[in-house]
Amino acid sequence: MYVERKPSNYLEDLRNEFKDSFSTFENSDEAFSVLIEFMNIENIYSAAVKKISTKLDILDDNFQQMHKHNPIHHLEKRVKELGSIISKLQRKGLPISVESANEHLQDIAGVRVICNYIEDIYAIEKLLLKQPDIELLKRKDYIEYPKSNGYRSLHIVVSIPVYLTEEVQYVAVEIQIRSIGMDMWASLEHKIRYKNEENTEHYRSILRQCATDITSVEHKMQDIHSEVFNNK
Ligand code: 0O2
Repeated sequence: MYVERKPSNYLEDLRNEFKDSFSTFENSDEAFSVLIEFMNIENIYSAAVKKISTKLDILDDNFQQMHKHNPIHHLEKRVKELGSIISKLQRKGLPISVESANEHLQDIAGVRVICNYIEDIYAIEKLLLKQPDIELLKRKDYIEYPKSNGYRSLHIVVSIPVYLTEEVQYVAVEIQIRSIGMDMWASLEHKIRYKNEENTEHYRSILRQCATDITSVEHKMQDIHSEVFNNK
């Protein structure tokens, strides 16, 4: 099952998001051409997201045939919205251009893989990275080494070729692989952080405890699943 978050192409939103960056350009013509360039690269990142999602879909189906188990619960995919790309470049003090975004941002194309069990996360990573057209660029294992706030997830950034009419482009895709419990935790923590700032401190320790509890429950569920199904 896919959940696809499409970038908003509502022109008024784009104009407002881009407005704050206008001062960095010589004139509005230059700003306009940069805006058009950004809209053009969306297709390439979108193609990369499609390729990775299809690979994951195929792996999930084949895993089911071989092991009678679907490791993937569902997939979420998105291309980062133009406003978020511009804000991230500004935050990092980088030039606002397509070249700069291509060079410095590795999460314009993003796929989130929500797995049923912890072991499924590493199984999916291994199967994906075995494929010869995929190159691993970066790996962060926040499951083995959780963040101090309790955040857990496996992040890999891969490069994948996208075949266009006249060239091949190698595109970076950020893949976050996590369990249902880790995803539930991350969604709530994200909402609290961005929507309810004054209470963030209050909820911080509760969230840390929740992360510990979820980890413990997930390990127990994994053990039951392995005992019942792997030993048969
Ligand atoms: P969004 O809207 O989720 O895409 P970067 O920050 O990308 O320059 P870094 O430091 O390698 O580089 O990033 P990292 O640690 O791999 O994390 C990137 C993404 O992981 C974040 O994207 C979040 O989606 C998720 N993430 C990381 N830490 C946390 C956390 O503590 N809580 C939650 N809920 N999510 C987290 P962005 O950029 O925030 O944006």
